[in-house]
Amino acid sequence: MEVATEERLNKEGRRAGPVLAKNSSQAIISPSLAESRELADRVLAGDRRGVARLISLIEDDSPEACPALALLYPHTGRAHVVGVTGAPGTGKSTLVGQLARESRQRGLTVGIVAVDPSSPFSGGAILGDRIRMQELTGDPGVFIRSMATRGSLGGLSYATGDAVKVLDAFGKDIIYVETVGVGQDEVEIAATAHTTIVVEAPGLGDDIQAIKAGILEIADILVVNKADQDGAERTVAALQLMLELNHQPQGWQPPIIKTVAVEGKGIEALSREISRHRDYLQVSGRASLLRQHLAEEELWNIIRKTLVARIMDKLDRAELDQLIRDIADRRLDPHTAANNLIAQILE
Ligand SMILES: Nc1nc2c(ncn2[C@@H]2O[C@H](COP(=O)(O)OP(=O)(O)OP(=O)(O)O)[C@@H](O)[C@H]2O)c(=O)[nH]1
Ligand SMILES: [Mg+2]
Repeated sequence: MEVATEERLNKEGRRAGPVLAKNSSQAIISPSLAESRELADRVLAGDRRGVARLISLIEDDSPEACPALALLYPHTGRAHVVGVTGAPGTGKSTLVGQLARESRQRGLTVGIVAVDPSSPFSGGAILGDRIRMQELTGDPGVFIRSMATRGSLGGLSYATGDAVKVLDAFGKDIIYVETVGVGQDEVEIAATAHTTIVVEAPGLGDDIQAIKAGILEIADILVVNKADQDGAERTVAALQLMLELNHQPQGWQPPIIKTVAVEGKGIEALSREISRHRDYLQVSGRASLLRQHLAEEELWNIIRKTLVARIMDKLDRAELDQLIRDIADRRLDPHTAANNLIAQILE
């Protein structure tokens, strides 16, 4: 049955479905534990190539990734993770580039993870202009990585979360994670980040209806970027109104910051708000609650992933196809089918 899963993976590629099955079920009996240990040691010793290699293994759902991550885990939990999300083209990469520069000026080391970037990282445009990009890539205090995770079974937060942990163990003080806010992804990024920044731009969200209500649940800081363009004030006013309608009498009040990322305007203020939010998390005791919340989310993610992987391992394709036909033709209901499969695994 294992063979059937392998075949399917080979035929349909890693985006087809039970991608992460390989990882979870084989990691335990991986013969390459020595390689995992060596990789973890390289990351802890500050070896950039080791970091790049491990993140690639995470992306590929390789069996060596899990044991290496397990070894690194005690060395994680120090970095401040800042999620930057928003609609395509709002200026997230430019902002992250500027924030990274600002962090470096304050003596912090920086990790950047861009998830499913629509523009390639090497293209220059990804972090605003080419010169600033080179300034960052040539700096040993900065580690930049783009990742493709869409379609993987565990969703966005799973692989991204692991890449963030690698950079955390690597010793980066602050890690920026850029994701395009489409549907579920922005919610998922909030499950990885300590501080979530939602980026809007004029024109995209002038209308209060056009600004998704969901962003208020995840936004610790709202940014209206491209404040040099017409309509910025309208966007600010629309966000303000939404905040007022959803006013929480206690706790953190998400500020709205106007920026012109291409000119570096508003970056200092934004940076200050990130620090202020970090302090708030510490002082209010929310940091430890957040840690527990993120740990629980992650645990369930892994359980879900592992269970699905184990079910996939047990099934062969013909059996699965028959089951699906039975459900489609109304010979069997999907609840009973799923419960039977789960019962077999948990026996
Ligand atoms: N006028 C103006 N343009 C900006 C500003 N910030 C970014 N841009 C431009 O907007 C375009 C998109 O910027 P990016 O930083 O790539 O935006 P993004 O949100 O990362 O885009 P995706 O990753 O493709 O979703 C680029 O041409 C930037 O130069 C700004 O403050 N004002
Ligand atoms: Mg971008």
